[in-house]
Amino acid sequence: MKDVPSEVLDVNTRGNVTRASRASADRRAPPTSETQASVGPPDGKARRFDPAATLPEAARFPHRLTAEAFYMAVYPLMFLSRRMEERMMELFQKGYVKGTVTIGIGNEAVCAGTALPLRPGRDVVSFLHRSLLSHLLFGMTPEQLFCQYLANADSPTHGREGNVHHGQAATRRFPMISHLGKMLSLPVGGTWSARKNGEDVFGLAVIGDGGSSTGEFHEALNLASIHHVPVLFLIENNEYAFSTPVASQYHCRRLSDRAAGYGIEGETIDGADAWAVYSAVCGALEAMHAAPGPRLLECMTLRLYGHAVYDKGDYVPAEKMAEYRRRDPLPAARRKLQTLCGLSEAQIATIESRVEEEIQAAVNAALPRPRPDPQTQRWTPFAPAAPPRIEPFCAPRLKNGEAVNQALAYLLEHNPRAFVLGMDVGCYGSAFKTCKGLIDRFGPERVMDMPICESGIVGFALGASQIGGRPIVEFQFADFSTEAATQIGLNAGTWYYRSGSPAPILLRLPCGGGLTMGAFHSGEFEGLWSRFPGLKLLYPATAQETFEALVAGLYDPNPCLVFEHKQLYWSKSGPVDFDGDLAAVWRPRQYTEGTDVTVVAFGAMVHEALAAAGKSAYGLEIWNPFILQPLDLEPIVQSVQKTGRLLVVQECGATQGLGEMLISRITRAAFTALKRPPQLVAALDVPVPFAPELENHYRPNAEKIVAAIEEILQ
Ligand SMILES: Cc1ncc(C[n+]2csc(CCOP(=O)(O)OP(=O)(O)O)c2C)c(N)n1
Ligand SMILES: [Mg+2]
Repeated sequence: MKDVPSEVLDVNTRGNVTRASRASADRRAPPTSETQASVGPPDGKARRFDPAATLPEAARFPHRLTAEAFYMAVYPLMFLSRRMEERMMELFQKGYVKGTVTIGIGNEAVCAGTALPLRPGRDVVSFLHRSLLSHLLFGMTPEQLFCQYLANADSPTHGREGNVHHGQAATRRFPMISHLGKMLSLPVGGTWSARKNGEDVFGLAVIGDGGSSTGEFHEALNLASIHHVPVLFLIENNEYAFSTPVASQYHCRRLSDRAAGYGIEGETIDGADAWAVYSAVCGALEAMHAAPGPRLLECMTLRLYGHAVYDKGDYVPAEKMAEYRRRDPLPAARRKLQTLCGLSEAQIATIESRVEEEIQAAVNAALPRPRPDPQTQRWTPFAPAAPPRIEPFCAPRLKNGEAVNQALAYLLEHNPRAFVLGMDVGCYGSAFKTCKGLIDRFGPERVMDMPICESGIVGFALGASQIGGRPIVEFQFADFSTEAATQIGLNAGTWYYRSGSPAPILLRLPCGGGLTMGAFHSGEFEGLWSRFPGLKLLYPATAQETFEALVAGLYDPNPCLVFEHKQLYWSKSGPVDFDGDLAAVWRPRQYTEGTDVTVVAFGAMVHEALAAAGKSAYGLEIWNPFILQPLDLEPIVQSVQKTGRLLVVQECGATQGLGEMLISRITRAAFTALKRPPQLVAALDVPVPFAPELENHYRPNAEKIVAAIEEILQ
């Protein structure tokens, strides 16, 4: 037998973890929430095999293993991954594992070569659905993985997610969502944020040949390239996306050829050769260390099964499958143990049987774990907020748009990790000038002009928020937030629920009509975004509320969307007197007192309601819920109990907004007090029309509100 590091042999041939110092990243992670706490038996006695802890320090960047040491280190892990996935499939067939199992069998060399040199807990990664081994190399234990697939109470997501949808944001292993491509921009933002903090780290973003067709693939690579973020974009090209062969996926010769389009280096290698992958990844890391910027590495890998456990993969031609079997990376690595490392068959068999024992122990430990108990679940998508008391702010009179500008300046001044990003927010000061002068005061690193890629921007912001950044994203118009529907609604919105880590990002949406801008520049979208759990929505109407909404949104640990009505930017002004009590911001606002009708409105409609109050003979009590999600309607319900009448006013069409929902909820709570059926004043149910005559007819206004009040009080 050749001379190999004794610690490797100790671990791999006897199956014992001999170096406690190399604890896994997961266990080193600060337990920031219940989800972050590592999975462990209540009595602490059950065995916890920690494969990452078996790895020699010399495997990780900036070191490089010799080929012998590399194979000694990774073969047992490749074998572990292979056998674990076979057990997963078995558990699926027996009904223990729900959902599905996407199988990484055939892809182990890519995972081994890629995840090995990176540094768990330090480098920022997002793995894919064939990355089981990468998770093991980043500190997950087999037991945790089995728990995740079994979706039991002790799984990393506590059964809130299943199968491949897991990770640990606190240790920078971002939890994936299904939507292919959407994870790619997160390591870009995360790595950028860590490096802004002075950390010398890399990012890894993994995608398949199919996923490389998504728009976010382009957005993420472009963003990383523009901002010189050292993220390794790794394409696992297994020649199929489910059943779709690459010929139907792209028309270039190699996917790595696309690198030229981003002004970066790209390379295609044999992904079945673990050593080739490791060497290429080490080389890429060294190059990115010397000259920060992204790189594209395409690994020609293979899929030895169908897309997932239910798919026979019979669309793969028999000759191709035979070729895949010949290229199978596991037997190839096993042969290296003999030819390169000089291990005997008996020694390899000993390693393998130890691994089998560990798998059996992990299955035995995971299977009897309790099922999630609905009674003890955390049934909220929101991270708990503890709003601090912050420095007060006062201004005698500000226009609403100026209040935005002052709030942003305040936030940038008081939060060194806060930064503004969006289109034309820099020198131009943003489309509505709400960012005017910020770049001069805080510099281009904190007031960042971004390319036109709303989805990538939100993904970037979400990634940055996980590594200390406090992003403030400006959409040029609220209408363009639909470009980022998945990132906002499904990634950021579900982040805390899935991962247990907060997702503090502030999104600013200049919205609303009245400016003759038509259907693509006049929408509000509070109705749309209220349909996604986990998002907080704030809709101010006055300068004071505008300042408070932005400040409260930044200090909240959840994704917060602030709707800024564009028409009010210049047309409304008022004093701002913020006493620093953030907790007090999160409440509905009352503008007038009256005993005849309770009027509920938000944004520009508050001012229409106030104008209506001046024209109406009746006493209107005007309220703005202000926080449109999560709703606190109690004070408004009390008002309706007093007036016995309810009118809700919304700027958008009846089917698009929150009005019907507000009426439903308030009615249910104040049913017996109601003297008349509640009414809704809404726009017509069409896209916002362009010509002023049409838009005026379409939009609610004071006259329509007065008429509705007359009707209610008849
Ligand atoms: C945006 C999006 N559309 C559709 C799907 C459904 N889907 C899941 S995996 C998959 C194929 C992915 O192929 P590829 O990116 O090549 O990765 P592979 O499965 O081959 O590893 C599809 C279409 C998805 N997850 N995301
Ligand atoms: Mg594929």
